[in-house]
Amino acid sequence: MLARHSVLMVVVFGMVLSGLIYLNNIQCRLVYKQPDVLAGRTDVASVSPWSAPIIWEGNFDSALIDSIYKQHNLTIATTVFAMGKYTRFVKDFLESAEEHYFVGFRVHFYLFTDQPESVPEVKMGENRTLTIQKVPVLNRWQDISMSRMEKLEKLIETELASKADYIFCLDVDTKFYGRWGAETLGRLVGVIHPYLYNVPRNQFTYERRPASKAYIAAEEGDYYYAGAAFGGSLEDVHHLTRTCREQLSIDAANSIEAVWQEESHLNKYFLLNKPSKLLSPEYMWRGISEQAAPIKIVRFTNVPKNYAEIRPNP
Ligand code: 48C
Repeated sequence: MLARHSVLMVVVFGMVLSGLIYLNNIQCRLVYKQPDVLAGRTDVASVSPWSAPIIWEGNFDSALIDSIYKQHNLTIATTVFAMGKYTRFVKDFLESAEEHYFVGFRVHFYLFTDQPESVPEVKMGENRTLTIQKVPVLNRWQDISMSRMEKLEKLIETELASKADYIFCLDVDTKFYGRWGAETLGRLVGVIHPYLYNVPRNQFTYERRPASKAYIAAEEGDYYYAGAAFGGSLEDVHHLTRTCREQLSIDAANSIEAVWQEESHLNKYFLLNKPSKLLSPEYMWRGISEQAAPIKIVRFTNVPKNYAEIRPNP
């Protein structure tokens, strides 16, 4: 009698256990297309010469990427600056980000502005917050643009250390039209410029005067990176912003301003410190109605505007 009882117990226990394993397997199942070793996009390069991936539509599976990164409970800090008349871009930037930018992830936006009172009310989704920091306006747009490096350096030091895993620093005169998600996360991330992805490097608009710290010779360079978007781990972006801030101030002391301000210094930095991941121009495109063969999806664009009207100086 006792023996039969024990056998029954063992059988029942076994059934429960295998049921749990079965259930667990079901929960862990993730069905997606089998990776192909031999096929992939052939019209674009998907890897840099230093083996960093270049992210293009068709080269990643967004559901798979999300399932990997969601497990890590990440926070992505994202900064924008809106000074002077650029406050008019904040609403579209934030609203379109709510629709397309790291949807389902914890995102903390930091907005630097001289007019906190004119920041519109934007309904933020769950786990998404906006912090506004008041900063004094500068007279020249070039100074506004360049001063971002120092502000970012300080923000990382004073605010972000234990509050975020990654940071992206974006222009505000922009709008999202398609997914920008966890496929963009990496240690050090640069975006290939939408107008210079297919020209020889001697035609890149690098700083060409040796007197500037941003100088790059005609026969040097990898890609031309956009100053409108960069990011990565806090540590790497801190090093980037600190270095660019230092190089900018050496240039200022020598009365030289690089041809594209902090974008020129960013390009010098990326030449010496290779990004671990590159984003294709899908991630900073010319405009929503602009077309080019390799661009299968427009994710993020510059917003058309009249620079003469919107900038504080020529
Ligand atoms: O917030 C301003 N106000 C200005 O008057 C000039 C620049 N800026 C910030 O700097 C914005 O965040 C801009 O996005 C960024 C510099 N980038 C540009 O103006 C262009 N996309 C060229």
